[in-house]
Amino acid sequence: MDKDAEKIIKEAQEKLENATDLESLDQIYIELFGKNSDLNKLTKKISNLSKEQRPKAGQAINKAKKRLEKLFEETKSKLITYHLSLITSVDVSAPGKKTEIGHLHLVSQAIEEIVEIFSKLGFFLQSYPEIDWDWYAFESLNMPKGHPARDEWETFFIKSPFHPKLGSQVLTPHTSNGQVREMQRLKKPPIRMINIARCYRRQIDVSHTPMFHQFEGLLIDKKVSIPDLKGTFDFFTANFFGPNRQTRLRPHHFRFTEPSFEVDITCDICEGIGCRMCKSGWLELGGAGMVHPKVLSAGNIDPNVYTGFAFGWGIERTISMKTKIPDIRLLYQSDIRFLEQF
Ligand code: FA5
Repeated sequence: MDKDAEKIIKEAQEKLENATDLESLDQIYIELFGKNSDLNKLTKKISNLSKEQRPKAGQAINKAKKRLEKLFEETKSKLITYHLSLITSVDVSAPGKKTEIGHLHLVSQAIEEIVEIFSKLGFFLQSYPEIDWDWYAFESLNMPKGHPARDEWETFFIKSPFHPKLGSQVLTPHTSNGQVREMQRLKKPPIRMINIARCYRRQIDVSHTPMFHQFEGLLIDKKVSIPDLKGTFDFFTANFFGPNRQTRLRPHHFRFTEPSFEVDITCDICEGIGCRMCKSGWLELGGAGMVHPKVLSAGNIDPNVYTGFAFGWGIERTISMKTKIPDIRLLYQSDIRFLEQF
């Protein structure tokens, strides 16, 4: 027994001397004291010895066990001290670590810039819900239930109690839900609102993301006309893109404006030749038009006295036309190599 115990201690010593980290020490602990350890096997052999031999053998094993425990604890504290010395030692000559300074995401930067440009024309920033009632997102905008104009825009409805007038709640597909809300808030024109919010749709490709941002402009006053709308766009595009970009108004149909347009800008990625993003050399940035009399009435504003224009532009596409981003999905991939370029 004595010889066996000695052998176990010798082998343990070698193992412990070779241990370089606390993780390997955990494994050695199992090997020394676990169920399948040599020490345990030796202990089991005691039952095969004669009554006279057993006490001596037991003592030898106990002694060996204590010795092993001591060796193990010594090795463990040596390793801990060594690792602590690595952590706490300071090399004063080592070059300092530069603190990384972040910056606003490109979309947030654009929002700041857009708000600033429109504030010069007297537009005030408002925020309206991005989960809103059906009535604000559709009905008040002259899109009754079941109307095909809703098809592209009926996105994600929320499980919420049904309101007898306002209907159910939906993730807003556009910022136009803010139009009647702003009329209700101010009660009386003049109204000059810019509403910026997240929007949601069932789309994804180079020029569409399921979540995106729009900025919605609404101006209502006496004698507002299409040249005011065009002048506002010209002011915005000159300030945001610089003086050399061209925009055009293309006739379109929205249920909540009459007449309605879509606003295109010359594509900066292909410089007007046509590419994956724009297809034709022009990229659609938003919709616009003169506020429909039914929408004014929904907001309790007399369409015989007041007129107004409204527009809703996509922020991601507007950014892509300024920074030549060929795929707006890049904006939401959180790739630092992309984001730190702006
Ligand atoms: C609208 O959303 C209308 N509410 C705009 C409007 C407001 C018209 C006020 C009249 C008066 P449209 O579905 O065309 O229109 O979207 C407007 C712009 O939002 C698009 O031109 C595009 O720039 C942006 N957009 C739309 N869907 C997406 C999408 N999935 N990803 C990124 N941008 C999008």
